[in-house]
Amino acid sequence: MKILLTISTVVCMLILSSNSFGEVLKIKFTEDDSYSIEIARINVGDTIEWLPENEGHNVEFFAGPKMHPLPKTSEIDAVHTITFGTPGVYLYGCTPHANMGMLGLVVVGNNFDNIEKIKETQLSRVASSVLKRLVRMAQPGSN
Ligand SMILES: [Cu+2]
Repeated sequence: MKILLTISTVVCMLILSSNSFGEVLKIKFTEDDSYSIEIARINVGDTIEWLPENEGHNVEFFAGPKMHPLPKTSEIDAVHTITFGTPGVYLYGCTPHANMGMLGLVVVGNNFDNIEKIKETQLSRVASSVLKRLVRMAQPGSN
């Protein structure tokens, strides 16, 4: 996962070396009903682009450092692009599959100030255990 993230970051840097407005991280919807990068670590001002490489998925935000407004929900099977200007942890999932654990975290600026709020997000049992795992992976040594 880390290697993948590093590779995709390097690839993005190569592609976007002329872009002075931050990097773009690409996350795919996989055939396993998951996101290709479950924990995205980006800097303030970076952009994430979600690519609908498999059908039936989208991106809906459940929590973030600013709860109002949260980044907007995407259409099913649509490319979704969000630039993150506020540091903190964001939790998102696929509207039809979040309850099955199709979730992702975005950590902006290595800022975990709102992690307790993220942990309190009301989810299904399966999704809650996925969230616990993601939080542990995002912030080793915590709990
Ligand atoms: Cu889905």
